[in-house]
Amino acid sequence: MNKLTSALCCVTLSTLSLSAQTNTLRGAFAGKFSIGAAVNVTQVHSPSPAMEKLIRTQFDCLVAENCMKGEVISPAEGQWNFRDADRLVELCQKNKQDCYGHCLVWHSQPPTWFFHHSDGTRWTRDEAIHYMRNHIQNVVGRYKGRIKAWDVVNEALNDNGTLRLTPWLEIIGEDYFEIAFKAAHAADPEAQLFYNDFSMHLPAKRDAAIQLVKRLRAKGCRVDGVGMQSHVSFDTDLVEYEKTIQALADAGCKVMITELDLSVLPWPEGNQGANIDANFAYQESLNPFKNGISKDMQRKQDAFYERLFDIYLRHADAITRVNFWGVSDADSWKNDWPMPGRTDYPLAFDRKLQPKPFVKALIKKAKMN
Ligand code: 9MR
Repeated sequence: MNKLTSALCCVTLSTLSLSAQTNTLRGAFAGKFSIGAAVNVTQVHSPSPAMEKLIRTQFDCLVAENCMKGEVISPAEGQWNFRDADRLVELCQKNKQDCYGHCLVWHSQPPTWFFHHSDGTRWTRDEAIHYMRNHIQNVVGRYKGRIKAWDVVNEALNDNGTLRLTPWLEIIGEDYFEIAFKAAHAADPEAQLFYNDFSMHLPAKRDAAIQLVKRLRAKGCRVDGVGMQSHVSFDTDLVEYEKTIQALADAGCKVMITELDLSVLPWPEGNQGANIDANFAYQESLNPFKNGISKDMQRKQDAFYERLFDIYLRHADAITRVNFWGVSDADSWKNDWPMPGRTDYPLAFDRKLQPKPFVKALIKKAKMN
C-alpha cells in the first residue's frame, strides 16, 4: 500500500469511527457536558456483552448506584467492604470513563452500627465526628486521584428549605456539613466536592442550597457545586427547574444533574420527589403499562426529555455532567418505588437495551448545537 492509499484508508477509518462516536450520547455531547449513568453491582461485575458495550460506548462517566454507600462499604465497626466499589473504579479506568462518588454523608442507608453503641445509647457529638471523619478518610482516601467528584452530603434539606433533622444534625449540630466537606477535601485535595439533593426546582430548597454553599465557603470549605438529582415527573415545573440551574451558576456553582429519570407512572397520591420513605401497596390500576408503554406515552416522554436537554444545552457552561439514574428501564429503582412491582420506563434505553426515540433526537440536537 503506497503512502497516499494508506493515508486515505486512515482518513476513512477515522471518519467512520468518529461518526460511530458521535452517534452515541457520550460522543454527541462531548465538549458540552459529560453523560453518565449509575450502575448496579451486576453491571459492574458480570454484565451481558450487550450491556457491557452499551455502558462503555454511551457514557463517559459512571457512578455507583449503591455500592459506595455507607451500609455496603462499612458493614461493621472496623470492617470495610470495598469489593464492588474497587471493581467500579477499575472498570472506569479500563473504559477511560470518569468515576463519580456517591455518597459520603446521608441519613438514609447508613451502616447499621452507626449512631448508637451496642447497648442502644446514642453516640456523643465527639464520637459522631470521629466516625464521620474516619468514614470519609477511609473511603475518599482509598480512591484518591481516581474519583472526579464526591457527593459529600446527600439530601440534608427539607422541601421547605429547613435542615432535615437527621441523626448527623441531631448529634453533631449544623457544623456537621463543614466537618464533612473539610474531611473530604483533606482526604483528596483534587476531588471536586458537591452537595446533592432532590426536588431542587422548589424555590425554597434552591435558596436553602445556595445559602448552605455560601455558608460553607465562608467557613473555608471547598464546595464546587450542587447536584440536582432530577428524579423528575411530567408535573415538574421546568421554569423553576431552569431557574435553579441559573441561580446556582450565578452563585458560582458547578451544576451536575446527578440522578436523572422520568417516570411515566401515576403517583398514588401527592408527588413526593425522591423521598425514599414513601411506600404504597401495589394497585393494578396504577400499573398501566405492564405489557408495554403506549405510543402516546412514549411521545410524551420523548417531548419532556427533549425539553430537559434544551435546558441543559442552554446552560452547558454551568453544567458539567448529566447522569441517568440507571442504564435501562429494567434496572430502574422506579419499578419498585414508591409502589413495588410496577413496570416503569424512566430511562434512556429500553428493556432490550435499545435507545428510546428521544435518545436519537438528543444526539441530533447536540450535534446541531
Ligand atoms: O437507586 C437506589 C436504590 O437501588 C436503593 O435501594 C436506594 C436506597 O439506597 O437508593 C436509590 O438511590 C437513591 C440515591 O442513592 C439518592 N437519591 C435518591 C435515589 C433513589 O432513591
